[in-house]
Amino acid sequence: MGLIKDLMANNYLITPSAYYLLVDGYKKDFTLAELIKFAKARGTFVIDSTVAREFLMEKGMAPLESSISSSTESHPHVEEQTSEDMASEAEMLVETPGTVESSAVGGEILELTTVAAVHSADKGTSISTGTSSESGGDMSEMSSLGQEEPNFSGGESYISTGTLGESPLIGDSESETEVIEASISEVADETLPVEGGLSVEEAPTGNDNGNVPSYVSSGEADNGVKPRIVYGDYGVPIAYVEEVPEEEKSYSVYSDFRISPKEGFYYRAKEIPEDYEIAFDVKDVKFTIPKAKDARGKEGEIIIKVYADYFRSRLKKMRRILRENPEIGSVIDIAKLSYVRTDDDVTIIGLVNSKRETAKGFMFEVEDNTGIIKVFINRNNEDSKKFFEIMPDAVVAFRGRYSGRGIFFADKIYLPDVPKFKREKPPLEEKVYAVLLSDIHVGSNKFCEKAFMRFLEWLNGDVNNRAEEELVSRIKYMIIAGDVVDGIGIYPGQYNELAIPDIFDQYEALANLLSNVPGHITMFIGPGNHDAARTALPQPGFYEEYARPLLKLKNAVIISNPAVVRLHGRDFLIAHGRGIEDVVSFIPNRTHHRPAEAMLDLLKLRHLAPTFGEKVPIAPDPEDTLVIESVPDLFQAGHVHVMQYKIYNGVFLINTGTWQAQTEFQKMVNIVPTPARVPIIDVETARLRAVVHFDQYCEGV
Ligand code: D5M
Ligand code: FE
Ligand code: ZN
Repeated sequence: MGLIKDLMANNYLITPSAYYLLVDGYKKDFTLAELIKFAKARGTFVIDSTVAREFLMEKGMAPLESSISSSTESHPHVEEQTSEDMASEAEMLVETPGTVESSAVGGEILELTTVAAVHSADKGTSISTGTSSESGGDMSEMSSLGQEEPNFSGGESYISTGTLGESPLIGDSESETEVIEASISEVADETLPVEGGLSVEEAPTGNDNGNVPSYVSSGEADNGVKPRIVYGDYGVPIAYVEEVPEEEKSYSVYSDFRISPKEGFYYRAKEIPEDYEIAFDVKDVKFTIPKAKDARGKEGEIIIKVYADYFRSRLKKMRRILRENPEIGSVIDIAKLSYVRTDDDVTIIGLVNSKRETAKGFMFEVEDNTGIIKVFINRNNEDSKKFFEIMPDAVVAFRGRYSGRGIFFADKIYLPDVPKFKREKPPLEEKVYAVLLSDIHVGSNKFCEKAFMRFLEWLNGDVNNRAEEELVSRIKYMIIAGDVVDGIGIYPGQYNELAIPDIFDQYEALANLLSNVPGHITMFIGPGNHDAARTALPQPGFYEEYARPLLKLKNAVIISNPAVVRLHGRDFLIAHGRGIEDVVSFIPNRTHHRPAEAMLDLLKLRHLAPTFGEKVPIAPDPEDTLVIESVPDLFQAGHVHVMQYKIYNGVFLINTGTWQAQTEFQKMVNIVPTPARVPIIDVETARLRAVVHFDQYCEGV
């Protein structure tokens, strides 16, 4: 087996650059056991080039190291250079506001035009500005326009523009969905530098495929580190290596970063009356916890009851949503199917326990409160395509006939979905904007601190032109959808990538930064999976003990994950977005790199994490608070670190990306983030007004 496989068999990961450093010497100059022992002593599960180099140094193989590193490591350097060039190009990019006339055509107007980039001599941020000109029913893909932009290499492409109005209309087969899509980042597979590194793994590097050596052997002390015998939990002696003295900590908690609004800068937003309401917060939901009937009630029974209640709640909420669809006629309980005539058309609503493809079509097992039934739909039926969109444990409706022999033959499938048309909301007196962020990851050594600081300066009026001035002046709200800090021990080897290795310090650092957000901007801040919060969804908030500095910020409102924030009467559904992971696993053609599509799948299923027991941990609360009960005007998520947006039936879906450059872990799993881009939302239309780029200040992009 090769080095990568051997390491993976032992739950260790290796970065491509470290792989190249080590591969030649593997099994010749050092054993797997030695390498793992070294990594273990360093407390890491990820062998990166620093670890590899230090290991080689310890083994006295330093000359080898320098020659290897100059030949192989030069590659990433070149790429970094390229992306720096790219950044400075991007710095020149300023997009002027487009056709500003608003789409007063009435009805269901989809507003979104991002104007093509124009180069200007201005320094600083680049903005893509969106205005409206598009009417419903047409579908345009901004991504195709994006390809007309210069295509930068270096793993990350700067593609953000395109004018919907200019694009050819493709609305035909897709018109049913009225999708306007704008893929901000076309992260092409071939731009992932890791691929090469990983594929090398396939090449045999050794000729024995023997056992993976045990790495707990304690005898090998020839690497200069003095082992000391300690005894493990079971009295077995284990090698204990003194901790390598910590390198000098270079982190700052940003307490010295203090800025205030630029003198004379005019904030229109200060004069606009605040109008927000937390329309939904998990903290406000009163759960009734089921109790055992008497002292003899066994624990297991309570657990079963809890799960049953959870799914009952989901079913009830979903039935209500599905029944709003006028196409769905009378609904019948599964248990009552045997009473209906075999030629009667009836509808059932149930949780999809499982599904599979058969020779002639698709078979589902569907459950409601009264029973379980098999549902079959023929492949020739148009609706059978929905098979692929239905995630396990989602609730859907089937219309068809009962055969009388245990199988329901469906000819229609209804996803809960959202109505095609949205009710118009009264216009606002004047423009007011909200900035949407997520995944700041303060504390990570990949946190784009310079970019974030520049963003804060920008909010304080340090703008480059009139267009930016108008934006900043009217920003009244900021929403942060989780992963506000990097946390501790979230993934193997994370410790090595922390600039602030303490969770208290991380929140303090974040609060120091956010204290520079002008006081008239209200910040809504919710947790994600990196935060000090309950891991299972829903997440009611942050653990106060850790996140205290954040809670103390005067203009911050802590929200749960998920939550609905109502801004001037517009509902913003905010979720961190872990459900996207399950969509990517279960729905064909979905990827982390196009998260808005996955968000749309969730919206159509009207649930933020439909599948139980897979990647996303879900708490079986007596009430299912992850159901998207009312149709939002805007749905924001983060988590996957890629910015993308889309419009569907009047709902604006946006994944707000991140402020963290690619981590070693993400390199291993091929995730290419799009950091430091700030979408600005026009609250009145709940649509994109502009995207402001700060990625040129983000190192490692
Ligand atoms: O998630 C950042 C990105 O990393 C997001 O796309 C999910 C992905 N991710 C997180 N954990 C894993 C594991 N264990 N395997 C594969 N992909 C993962 P964040 O929540 O910021 O870490
Ligand atoms: Fe994140
Ligand atoms: Zn996350």
